[in-house]
Amino acid sequence: MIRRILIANRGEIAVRIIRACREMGITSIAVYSEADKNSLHAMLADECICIGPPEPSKSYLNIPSIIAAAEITDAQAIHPGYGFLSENAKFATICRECNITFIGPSASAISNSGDKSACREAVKRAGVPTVPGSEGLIRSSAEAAEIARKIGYPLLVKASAGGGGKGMRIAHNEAALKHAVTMASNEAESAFGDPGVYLEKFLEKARHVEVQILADEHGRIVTLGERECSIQRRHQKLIEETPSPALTNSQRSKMLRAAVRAAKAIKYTNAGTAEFLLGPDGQFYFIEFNARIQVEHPVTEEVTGIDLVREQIRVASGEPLGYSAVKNQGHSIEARVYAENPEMNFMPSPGIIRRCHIPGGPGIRVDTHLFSGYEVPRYYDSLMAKVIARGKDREEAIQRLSGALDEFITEGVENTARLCARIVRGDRFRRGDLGPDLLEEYLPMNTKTA
Ligand code: MV4
Repeated sequence: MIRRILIANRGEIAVRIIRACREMGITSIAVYSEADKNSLHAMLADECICIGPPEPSKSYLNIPSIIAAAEITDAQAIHPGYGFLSENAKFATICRECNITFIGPSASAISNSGDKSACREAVKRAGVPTVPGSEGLIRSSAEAAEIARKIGYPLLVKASAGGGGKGMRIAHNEAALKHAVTMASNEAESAFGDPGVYLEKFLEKARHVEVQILADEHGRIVTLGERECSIQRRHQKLIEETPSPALTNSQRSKMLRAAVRAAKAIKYTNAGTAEFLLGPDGQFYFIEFNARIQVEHPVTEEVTGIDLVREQIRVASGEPLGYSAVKNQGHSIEARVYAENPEMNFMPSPGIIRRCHIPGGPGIRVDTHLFSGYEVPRYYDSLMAKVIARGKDREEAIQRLSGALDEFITEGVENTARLCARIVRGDRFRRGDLGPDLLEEYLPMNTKTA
């Protein structure tokens, strides 16, 4: 069993992993950049070590620094959290070569999911519905135009090395398509060092529903229900919930089985998420597989009673999952509180939090690294907290969440809590009508996006 874990991350997820370690009697080791010297994760961990300057490329993304920190502190395993090095196959390989357990999937499973086009083909071959589109990468604008003539517009050009919406371009006609292919390919080359792009029909009214899975190293795969994440702005999720108000029980069981087939197709182990688009007609289509613990994992924990970070550590230690089915109970909704000003086009609002108030009460969980006096650094993602409500039903979860969001105070730093409160109290959210256009109704005129 693992006794010492180095956490290669920061912020609320680093704190979340420290807590899992503490419950399991594992020594937690934090790494921090110079900008995070006074951060909560560095304070709460059993041990901590500085890994470099504030810039992510020099600290949390710096593989030699992190491996050196693990060697110096005698860590047996590294938990990467989300973002940063979490889906970096090279990092997973280096960990293995240094005899450090990477708490996540194998390097090859990371590669299999990270190549979005190859993943889509592998999952399609396994009999899971995918969005109509190209077969593998497209080799030229002419080939793209030919596919477009068969499946029609609008189309999305997606970077194969992208994911989470990065490197995505929409095209409504042939002229726009040629331009989109060139632009997306160039963007992908400079952002990911890989120019590969593929095509999908753009499903304009689809909702984003994803399935959480856990897979052990002995061939067992368990599904833990779905999460609906349709309320997003520029691929930044604002509100997530489980169960999805859009799924019938029969659609749900089909989607959960599809997620297991997808995981098998890419030989996946550890915690992972299959992402689907759900059409207004109830049809669903696999789009990509996320090889990490996700920001929104707590809603799944709240309705299943399973600690996903603990399960990640157990699975990475080679332990079998001790169950084959999970019972989901009640409803859970998460709102993300970012240090951003919704009135100013979500401009980041870093700085010192002079005073803060973190909500609580029955059915409320807050995953955060905030405290009064903390300075939100300008170098990283602006997520400050996740407010997670649980209720016996959706109504109760909405009621608890909206009250908790009203309570959230960060003096000195703007936040997105009020915006989320208005959304969850709104008629459309209450009806469960979470189309991709919902958010627009709540944004000030100057921040509406096309
Ligand atoms: C799409 C799509 C429409 N059509 N793919 C969302 C997450 C990222 N992994 C890719 N995403 C999308 N892929 C096709 N073929 C729309 C989205 C999308 C989205 C979908 C539902 C609700 C909100 C969304 C926000 C951004 C992008």
